[in-house]
This record gives sequence, structure tokens and C-alpha cells, in this order.
Amino acid sequence: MPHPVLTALGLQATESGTYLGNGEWADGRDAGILEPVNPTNGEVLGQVLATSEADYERIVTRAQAAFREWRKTPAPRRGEAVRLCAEALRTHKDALGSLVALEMGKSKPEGDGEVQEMIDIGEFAVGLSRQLYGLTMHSERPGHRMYEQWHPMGVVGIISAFNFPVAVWAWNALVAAVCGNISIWKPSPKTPLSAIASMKICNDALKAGGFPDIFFLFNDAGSDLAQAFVDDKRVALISFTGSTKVGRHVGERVAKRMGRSLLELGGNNAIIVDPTADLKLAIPAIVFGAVGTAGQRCTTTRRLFVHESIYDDVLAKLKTAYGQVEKRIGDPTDAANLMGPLNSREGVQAYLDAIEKAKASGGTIESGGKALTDRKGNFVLPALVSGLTNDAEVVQTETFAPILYVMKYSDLDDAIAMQNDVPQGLSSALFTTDLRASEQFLSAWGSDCGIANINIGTSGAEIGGAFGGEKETGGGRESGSDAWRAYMRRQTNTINYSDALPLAQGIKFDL
Ligand code: UN1
Repeated sequence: MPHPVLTALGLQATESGTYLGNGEWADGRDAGILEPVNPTNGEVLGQVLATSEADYERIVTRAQAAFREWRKTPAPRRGEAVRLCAEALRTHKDALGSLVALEMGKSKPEGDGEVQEMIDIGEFAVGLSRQLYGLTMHSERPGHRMYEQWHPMGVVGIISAFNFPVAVWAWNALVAAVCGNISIWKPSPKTPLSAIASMKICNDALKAGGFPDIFFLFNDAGSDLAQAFVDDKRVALISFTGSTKVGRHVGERVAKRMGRSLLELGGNNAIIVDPTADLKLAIPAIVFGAVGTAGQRCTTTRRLFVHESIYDDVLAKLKTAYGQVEKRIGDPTDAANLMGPLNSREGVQAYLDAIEKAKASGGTIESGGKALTDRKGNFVLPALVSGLTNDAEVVQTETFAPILYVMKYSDLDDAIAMQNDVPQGLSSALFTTDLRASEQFLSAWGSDCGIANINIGTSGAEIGGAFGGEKETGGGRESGSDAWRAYMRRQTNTINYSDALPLAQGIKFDL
């Protein structure tokens, strides 16, 4: 019997991981089987039939054919298709949020929050479908008009990570769809069921609304198909979310074939707490940033710089708060719990290795630092580590687990310099009530990250802004603002309505 959370979404114990279009799901078993594991108890949640090479070819061919039609559909009409998806996601929010919590291991409110992000980006994309604006320019030549317009790219590839198994797809796919693209999704092998459920919800809504296929899905049991996908010239854009290590490889491969890539890679995000900070805000923001999603967001708070005058007080308050969190670690589908398990055994090992390294480098474990071996599943205690400097190797490394390195500073310039002194550049925050400190942090000589916040934490970004970061975070931007441009090609048009042929720059070429 499948888990009731799967049943609620109409999923069986064995599901196809391949959506071929035309309502068909592949049923071959030859390409291997994925077995996503419930991180709460180690039990296999279901079987997902992986995609064969032949079926991958079928998907790309069908996606290309679908694009030839979809690009002719007016953008506001494409928006209507996305509106139906957002509406269907709203109807299924509770069930899909529960599946995300179950399969990924994040808390139920965070699972629901992820589905809310899908709905929000869908609604954003509907509005966007009437706002894909280009500029008009004044030509230097008489009787000439210049303007630019934005055309769809074609087939867009989306490779998503286990930590946001559904929202990141929606950020990409729903925006890409109103832009006139067809998308092919390769989800994380750790969370294929959440992907299948999302596809079914959206594709059913499209079909009921009389729309054609615009979303395809494949699952790879190994990494051969994913490699082929990245190298596939027919895929105009690869949007990759995941580790810096894999992202670097993806970026290089896509660049080699002169494709376009959008990279959302690792973060090593910091919060600075200055002497004027309102600790009523700072403490819960730090704890949610460090402990939320069990430290498995790319925006998770991993480093904390506290002014020396309040350091002892802040550390004591954090220890108390961590003690409260410890009492509410457990089954993420139970809404009473604040923290679920890590997604995988490897995640637990990475956490334990980092704790050992922190100790060996002279760090003090102020709270947590252990795996919970008294129960099944991948549970760990969130860790607070003091006594390390920002240049320690373990502090410079993104460990995808709830470990917060707490450091002291005396001068804001130094704190900002330390915050910036990591390879990654995703998210950052300053807690202050001092206008000068706030403006310095947000200035060109302040935070070097793609996201810089005042008096809110590093994670939990809204979809309305462009999301992404600099340096080894990869430079990509997706979701809101004008991130849609990444999914379109710009065309500059000059129209001569005069009866002469003047050349630009005054060049004479008289025959
Ligand atoms: C991610 O961790 O990959 O800002 C994305 C946040 C979420 C998205 C995180 N809105 O935490």
C-alpha cells in the first residue's frame, strides 16, 4: 500500500518518471528504478521507473514540436495556461505540501510554503504574460525606427535539487512558459515523487483547459542522461540548481556548446548583528535561518558575526532557543515539529565530518553537534559552533546541514569584509537600527551578495525579487523582477521608412 500522502495525490507504489506528452507516461523498466527514501524512518516510499535513452529522445522531439506551436500562442493566452496551473496547485496545496515534507524531510509548514511559492510565481507569471516589455530607441538616422523585442528561446532544461523539490521547478517552468518556451524537467533522484505529483497537477489542469503539453519530465537512474541533457544542443537553456561542484561542470559543458546556462549554486550566508540590533527580531531570524529546512537551503544562515559588546548575550539567547528547537525535532509531516531530518545518510555524514573538523580546528560546540541515534531516520541536533575564525576551512565550506559558526567582531568594516570573504555570494543580512550601518551594508562597498537584507534573515526570499547570487553561487537570477529575460532572446529591430539609405555613423558608400 502506498503511503497515504501519496494516495491523496493519486500516486501509486510504482510510478513512471517519464512524461512523454499526449497524456502518456512511459512504462519501461529497463532504464533502472529510483527508490526515494522517507528520511524520517529510512523506508522506501515508492518506486519510480527511470527514463530510457529512447524515451529521452522522444521527449526532446515532442518538446521541439510543441515549441513550434507554443511560440505562436499570444503571451497573455500562455498566461491563462499558467493561471490554471496556479489554481490547481492552490487546490492541492495541502496534499502536495505534505508530500514535499514527507519525501524531502522539511517541516509541513515549510512544505506548504514551498507550494505557496509555486502558486505565487504562477500568479506573478500570469501578470508577466502581459508585461514582456522591450524598449524603443531613437535612431540616429532620419525616417528610421528602432526597437527591441523578446522572443522565446525554445526548449528549456530545468535541473532541480532535493532541497526545493517543487518550487524551483515552478520558478523556472512557469516563467519560461509565459515567455513561450517548453520545459523539460530533471528533478533530483532523491525527490522524484514530488516532481511527478507536480507534473500531474499541472498537466491535468492544462488538459482540462484545452492547452497543449508545455511541461515534460524525465528521471535519470544514473547520470548519463543528465549529461546528455546538459550537452544537448536542442536545449537552448539549462537552468541548474545544486552544488557549486556540479554547477561548475554544468556551466562549462553548456558554455562549450555555446548554450545558455542559469546557475543557482551554493551559498555561505552570514548575518551580522550590530550593537544597536533589536534582538527580539535578530534571535528568531538567526534560528530560522540556521535551523529551518534543517540547514538545507542554499540561503541557510551558516555564519554569524556578533559585535563584541553583545556577543555573550546573543550566544546565551541562541543556546536557549536551540534548546527549544531540540524539543521539537521529529516527523516533519507533524506540524508541531520545527525541524525534520536531513534528507539523506550522506547529509548526516557530512554534518558529522564538519563537526569533527570544527573541533579539530579549535572550535567549541556550544549546542548540538550530534546525530540522534536513538531513532530511525536522518536526525541531527542543530549545532552552534564558536571559537573559529572566518578563514577556517570548515567555515569557508558550505556544509548542507544545520551548523552555525558564531564569530565576534569589533568594527563593522571588518565584519562586512569577513562576510564577503568566502567563495560564495548568495545571501546576507545585517541586524541594526543604525541608518548609517544599514546604508553602508547595502552600498557598493557593502555586501557583495545577490541578496542583502536589513532586519530579516538570509533565507525565505519572496518570489517577487530576482533570486540568485554572485561568485561561486553562479551569477544566475530567477523568479521575479526581470529574471524572465534569461528565458528569452532579445532581438533589436531597425525599420527604415524613408526613401533613402543612410548608413549609421555617417559612413558614405555611394555606388
Ligand atoms: C534554495 O535553497 O535552493 O529564500 C532556494 C529561500 C527560498 C528559496 C531557497 N525562497 O530560502
